Amino acid sequence: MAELKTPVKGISRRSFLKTTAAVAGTAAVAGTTTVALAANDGTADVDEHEVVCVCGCNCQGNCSMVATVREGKMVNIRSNENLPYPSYERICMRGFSHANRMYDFNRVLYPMKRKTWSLEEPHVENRGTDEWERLSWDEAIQLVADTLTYNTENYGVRSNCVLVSAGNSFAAYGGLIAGLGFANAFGFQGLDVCLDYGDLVGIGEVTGSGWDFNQRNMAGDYRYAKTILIWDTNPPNSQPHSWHFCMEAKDAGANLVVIDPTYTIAAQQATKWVPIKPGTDPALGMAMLNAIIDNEWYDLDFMREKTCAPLLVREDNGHFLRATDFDEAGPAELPEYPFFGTLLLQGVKAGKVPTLEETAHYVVWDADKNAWGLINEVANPAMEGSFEVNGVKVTTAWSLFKEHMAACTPEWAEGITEVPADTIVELARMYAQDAPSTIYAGYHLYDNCEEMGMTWACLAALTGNIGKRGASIGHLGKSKPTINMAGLAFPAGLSGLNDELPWLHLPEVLETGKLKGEDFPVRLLYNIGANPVGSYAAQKKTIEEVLPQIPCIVTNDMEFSETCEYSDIVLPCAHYFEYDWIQASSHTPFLYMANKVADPIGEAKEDVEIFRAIAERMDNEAAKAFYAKSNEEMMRMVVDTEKGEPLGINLDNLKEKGVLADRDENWIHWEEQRWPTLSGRLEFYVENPGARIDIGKPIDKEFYHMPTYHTPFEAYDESEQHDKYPLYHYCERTRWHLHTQYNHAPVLRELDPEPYLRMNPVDAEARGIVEGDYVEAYNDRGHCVCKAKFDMGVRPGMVSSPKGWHRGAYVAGSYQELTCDHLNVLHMNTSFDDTLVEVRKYEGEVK
Ligand SMILES: Nc1nc2c(c(=O)[nH]1)N[C@H]1C(S)=C(S)[C@@H](COP(=O)(O)OP(=O)(O)OC[C@H]3O[C@@H](n4cnc5c(=O)[nH]c(N)nc54)[C@H](O)[C@@H]3O)O[C@H]1N2
Ligand SMILES: Nc1nc2c(c(=O)[nH]1)N[C@H]1C(S)=C(S)[C@@H](COP(=O)(O)OP(=O)(O)OC[C@H]3O[C@@H](n4cnc5c(=O)[nH]c(N)nc54)[C@H](O)[C@@H]3O)O[C@H]1N2
Ligand SMILES: [Mo]
Repeated sequence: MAELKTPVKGISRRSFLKTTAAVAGTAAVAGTTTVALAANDGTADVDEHEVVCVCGCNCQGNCSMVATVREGKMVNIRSNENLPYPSYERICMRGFSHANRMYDFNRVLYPMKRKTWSLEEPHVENRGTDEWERLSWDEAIQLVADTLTYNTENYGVRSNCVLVSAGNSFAAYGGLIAGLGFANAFGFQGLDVCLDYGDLVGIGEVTGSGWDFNQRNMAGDYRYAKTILIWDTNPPNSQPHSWHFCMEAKDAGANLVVIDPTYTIAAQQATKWVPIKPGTDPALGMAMLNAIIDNEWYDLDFMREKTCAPLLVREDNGHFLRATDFDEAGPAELPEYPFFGTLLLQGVKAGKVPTLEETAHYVVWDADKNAWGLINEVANPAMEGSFEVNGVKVTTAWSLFKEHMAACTPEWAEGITEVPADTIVELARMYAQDAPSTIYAGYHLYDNCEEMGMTWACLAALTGNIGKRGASIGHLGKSKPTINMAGLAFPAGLSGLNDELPWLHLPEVLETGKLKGEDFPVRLLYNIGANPVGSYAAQKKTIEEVLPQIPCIVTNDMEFSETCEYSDIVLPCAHYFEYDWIQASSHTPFLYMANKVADPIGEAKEDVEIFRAIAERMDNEAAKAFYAKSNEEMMRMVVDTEKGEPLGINLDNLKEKGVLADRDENWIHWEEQRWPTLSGRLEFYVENPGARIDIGKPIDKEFYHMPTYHTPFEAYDESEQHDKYPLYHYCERTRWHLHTQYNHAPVLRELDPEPYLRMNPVDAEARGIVEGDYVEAYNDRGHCVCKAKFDMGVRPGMVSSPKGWHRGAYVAGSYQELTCDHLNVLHMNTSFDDTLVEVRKYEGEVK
């Protein structure tokens, strides 16, 4: 083993600032920001060519770009103007900085091992301070394979846990999908990220879409909306590529409403800004439902035909009445929503819409005959009322819903949300009457996120603002119409697939050694495209309590992330411009060939090659057989499908054209007006609510049938912590970061040199803080020290941190030490913004 001369030691605050200073120097001399981007001086014989490539980052933009390669290095990048639909041409600030990022000083160049780590004596106490040793690939792969094998033999295959997170997340070959396939090829335990799924659970319950992303119409369709509610999100920063579609709608006269406590860039460009008390949005949505009911702004025809409104709910078990209930065996057992605990299954199993025949057994009350009948046979089902069918007492879902929402008046919501009651009524009217309407949803990172999503879906269900031109809700997503993702995601098939283990539940599993009552040792954490130390909540706890209980941590990353710092073995993966792969996400109507731009730097290898090498060293025939396929064969398996063929989609064509359209540019989701619920209808009444993932913890089913307001976990005025920590802390995406990536691209750091805490001058003055002071934000979970930045756009009582800065950039601590890691047993999503802090002037030394 060779010693590494300058082992990567993570980034110090000084090295951050140095990057910026160096760049500023260059700029002064050369008049441009980086040397890498310098123009060709015209020297003859310089090899320069262009490559069509794709951005692999998780802002969901999927920007097709053209890279200029000179002498084997990327020197410039621009947007690709050759797209099947020109309205999707785009690039952002981070996109322009790719050449910086690829040759970042923080790239991992070689396989490395922490010096005092061994399988026998892991010395976890030295994580973060140990020295690094350089390994050959051969040594590194053998070490990982030996550890996985040892754990499998002694603790069971599931003691090897694999965390696949947001790095290169929309790859259809490569990146994230490679990681999922790796876990499943061997039957390792997948960890669930718990990151942005909360509201999706609620939307998934009503629409049947499961809890994965994929509900909204294609972005081009926003242009046709007459009302757009930008709710809990700031797309000009987080999805700049989609924002122009909203602006087009506004220019055509639409209401563009932003609901956000912060006066964001989106709010500044909107026709109406609705500032709201943080964490309370579900109450606003419920009061809008109440106003829609009260003013009869709902669409009764749509509800009769397309929703569960006329279905009869049994008083005894809360389920819909089916004719089959009267069979000898009685009512069948129902699956729990949202149906599938495994993310892997969402894309494969969710989305199956039942036929009319398959749903023929639902019972309704025939209003003409005053008798019960079958749903497909009754022309005029009663929408309201209670009845008795063969001795079973039932009430229509619509009656139950109306009754349930009756208490959620605009006045009630005003008391909670601080949005005036007449504004709430006007919002409801706009949404229902200035239609078609689109809800461009954010993630509502509070404990009540699931009822937020459910409320959004109920608004659509009552007004028919879904499955139509200009009308949709929720998020764009992952599922693509033609490709075969299952081929790569399930190398070993579906049998034996385990539910994922939620990251937020991991601390309890480690402490008790049990999962769902069974022994469950966790021996290894393998991070693939994941930076749980940097990006997951309660960072101090992660570092000090969670990771030390795991004897081996392996991380594949291209840059030395904060998680690399706390790993035992770090494997350098190639940047997504350094190998051929396929990009696919339903944020755009395209499939992309992500062509290799340049050779990997150092000894980096693409993830699939790393997994293939591991598989070769392990005793698992199925995995070996899978990885015996060449990369090209894997790509063909994904792209060359029966569904793709009529559209001319196959790998050869994709390679030739670079980008292929796989649907209409203004594609409408659920245009057939049937949904993948059990009834095929929008079920605003949820029969059998269940936890997102079964971890053996019961949920209160009664509570979750219909949207019911509950407060955030911590961030509300009456909470226990509020006296001590009166400021609401939330995070915001900025243009200069993508999660914890792009931290040291010099061109970005010149524009955004160091982390800060944004606060309203009112809160600062009350604490004797003046602009430019360094401040400490703190709570029981941790602290962070950085510059204070005054901003009138931040709601008094709130403070905000830009998301994504590494620990090293702070004077002390990190914003991620502050964030709430409470486990909600229904949605299991991290309530990052459900966080209270106090802030004081920092009196220590700032280095
Ligand atoms: N540049 C950049 N773009 C990204 C990312 C990135 O890291 N950087 N990440 C990508 C990913 S994975 C995701 S999930 C998305 C997230 O996309 P967004 O959700 O748009 O991102 P945030 O900046 O977190 O926006 C949250 C907004 O919610 C507001 N907010 C906070 N609390 C409340 C509340 O209680 N009610 C309401 N109504 N609003 C509230 C904040 O003021 C802020 O404007 O962004 C994607 N795009
Ligand atoms: N406080 C706070 N924290 C948050 C949020 C918030 O709103 N507030 N939002 C959360 C959300 S919604 C999200 S999605 C997460 C994201 O959290 P993570 O998924 O952990 O995202 P990153 O921090 O970008 O870490 C991904 C790592 O993968 C690496 N990577 C990129 N491409 C590849 C690849 O192809 N292969 C491999 N092996 N590695 C690759 C990157 O270099 C990076 O180090 O952040 C969450 N954290
Ligand atoms: Mo996310």
